[in-house]
Amino acid sequence: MTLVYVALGGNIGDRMANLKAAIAALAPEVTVLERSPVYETDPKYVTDQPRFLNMVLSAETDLGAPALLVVLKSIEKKLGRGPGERNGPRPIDLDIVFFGDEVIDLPDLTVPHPRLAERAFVLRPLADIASARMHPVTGLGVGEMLDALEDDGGLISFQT
Ligand code: PH2
Ligand code: MG
Ligand code: MG
Repeated sequence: MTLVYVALGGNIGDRMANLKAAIAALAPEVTVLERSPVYETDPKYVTDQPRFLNMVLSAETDLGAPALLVVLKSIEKKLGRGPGERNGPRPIDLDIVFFGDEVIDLPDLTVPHPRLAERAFVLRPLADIASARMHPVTGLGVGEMLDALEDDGGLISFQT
């Protein structure tokens, strides 16, 4: 079993329903342990698009990281995600943030997530459930990475 952290986000359609449907679809391969609160966040990189809902969950799985990625991509597709513009609008995005303490550098999978340290929309909910967890490469804690951010991501708590 590996302890994994998955970041969820979406800004198209019924955003809350999409988060819930994605979480429900993780079983049975992935067992959810903890869910962060949900935040509404400013769109980052491509700013001219609707605001996102973002959250993070911890989970256990017997899958390897590439097989977990296949499961996540199939859930995205099932919930209506097409190819689409990079960083553009999507019904749901499921990203592997941490996979145990593994450091993975494959053509289509980099873990820990390569842009984690610049993303309040991931670090804030991650800190809510795993503030002391350490980045296996930089040695920085999640809370430390969050404190170091200049851009607060315009986060507001979203009533669920
Ligand atoms: N995802 C992106 C790009 N920008 N901005 C917010 N607020 N939330 C996201 O989940 C997000 C984003 C690429 O995956
Ligand atoms: Mg993403
Ligand atoms: Mg993604």
